[in-house]
Amino acid sequence: MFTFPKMLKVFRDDILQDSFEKNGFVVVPFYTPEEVKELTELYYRLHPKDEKGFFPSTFSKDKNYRTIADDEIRRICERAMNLYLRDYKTICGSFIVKSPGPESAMCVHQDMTLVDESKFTGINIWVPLIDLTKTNGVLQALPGSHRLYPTYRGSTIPGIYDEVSEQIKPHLQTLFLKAGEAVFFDQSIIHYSDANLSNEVRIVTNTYFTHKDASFRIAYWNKDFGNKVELFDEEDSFMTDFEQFGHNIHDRPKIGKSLGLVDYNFPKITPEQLQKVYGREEKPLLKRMLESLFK
Ligand SMILES: O=C(O)CCC(=O)C(=O)O
Repeated sequence: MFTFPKMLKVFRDDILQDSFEKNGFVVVPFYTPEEVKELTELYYRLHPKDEKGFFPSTFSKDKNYRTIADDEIRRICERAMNLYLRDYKTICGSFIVKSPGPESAMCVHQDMTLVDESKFTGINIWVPLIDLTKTNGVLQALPGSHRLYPTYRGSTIPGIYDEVSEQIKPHLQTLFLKAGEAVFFDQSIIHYSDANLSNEVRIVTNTYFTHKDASFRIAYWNKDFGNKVELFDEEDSFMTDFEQFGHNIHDRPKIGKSLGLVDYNFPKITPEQLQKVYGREEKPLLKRMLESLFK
């Protein structure tokens, strides 16, 4: 198994870089009000009629929608990305939409492996186009959880959090972003978002980027592999080319070049470890109650 590398710098500002490395995320102002308006209009112009629940544009079967969303979000993001970042390459822009309803919840998870994490870090810039509240699908993240274990992640690979998903929730930090504010988060951070129970569709843009020299890498497992996972090299266009998101995501990837099997011991977070690293539940719970009083 690989060990965590010293992260290659991508933030221009050292304080942001250090905070990102320590916590696995940072929050910064990102879109102007005009950009928020332009992106909201773009979404309503493009979006397929049948969207329900949790619906990222990368899951859409409509390649035209995926591609236009990707091109336009990248274009509009560029100004703010250049303000904060250096030595990066943008991989994909997408909308992540939560229509009102209980089925729009997203479980506790880490995002799939997309780069070779023995050298590089994959980062999402997640920006809501409306103010977030405790009822409209606010994002929550477990600070520092990107450094609990080096992992290979994919829809068929058991997660490190599988046995403590519910116990993790009181320790999550709730990110009450305003429209146009961004959280930059390491893809391997443990995160969660509850259902959108408001009356309004929650639209987010998510722009995925990494260090300019990073190679694209995904992982796949099935039970015949035992304690090994199969790695695949992918093109940088993987996120828009991959047709399996949201459909046959549990099948072996149909694109990319197999690099063969590598050892993986499927680490697990235990309740004791959670308590040791994040403290007893009472403190985060109190914090959550205070947060909800002021929101
Ligand atoms: O948009 C959200 O609410 C959650 C997004 C998320 O967790 C993801 O895409 O991995």
